[in-house]
Amino acid sequence: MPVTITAFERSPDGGKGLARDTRVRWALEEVGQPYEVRLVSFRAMKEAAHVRLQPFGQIPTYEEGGLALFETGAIVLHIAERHVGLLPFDGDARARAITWMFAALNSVEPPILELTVAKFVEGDRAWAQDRLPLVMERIRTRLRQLSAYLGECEWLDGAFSAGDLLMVSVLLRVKPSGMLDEFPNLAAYVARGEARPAYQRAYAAQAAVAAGHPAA
Ligand code: GTB
Repeated sequence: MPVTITAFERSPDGGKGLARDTRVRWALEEVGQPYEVRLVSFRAMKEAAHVRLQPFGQIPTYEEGGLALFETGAIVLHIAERHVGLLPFDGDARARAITWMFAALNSVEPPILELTVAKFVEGDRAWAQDRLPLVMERIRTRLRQLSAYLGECEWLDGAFSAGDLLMVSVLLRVKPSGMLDEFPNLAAYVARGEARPAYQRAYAAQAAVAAGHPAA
């Protein structure tokens, strides 16, 4: 069944791979599922046709036959459940990998998103400079905890899983701040994720959109 996802026609990051379609592209590449991409403008994203797919007027979305999904975590879980390669077969290990998917999105990403808001949305407020160190400390706390858990392991729980895919994706958003380098094992973990051929293909595909020559 052909798969179509949506992505920014013009990503605000100029192709650095930080928009969430990269996570979906990466999951599809890991399992070897070909996909098409429908690029949407900021205006089209808020129009009825797209809002029917994504009630909040955002990307990414995922369509496969009669099935339409939104929420990146749900999309990655769907891909991981339908294909081999992103979740272990053993029931307990599978449950733990799914736990790490939730941990990435619910425990680690929120303070990282707060930093984006503090810098780019609230940056001109009188209190912004006071708030920034607090937000950064909350990120450091999570990075410290995650670093302690990961230790010298290659991935979070045995083999690479959808949990690692989402955790690496979330950590990539903090990389430009330099905070990741305070935790060498996390920096190495993210580098391992980025080095995966599937990630490289996903990154190249979204970068090609920004460069004006998407493959499909
Ligand atoms: N919870 C939803 C999900 O996980 O799918 C959140 C989806 C979401 O935030 N989508 C963003 C969007 O459509 C794009 S990814 N925004 C447009 C809007 O809300 O009008 C978030 C994102 C955007 C830009 C950058 N960047 O430029 O670096 C990084 C991440």
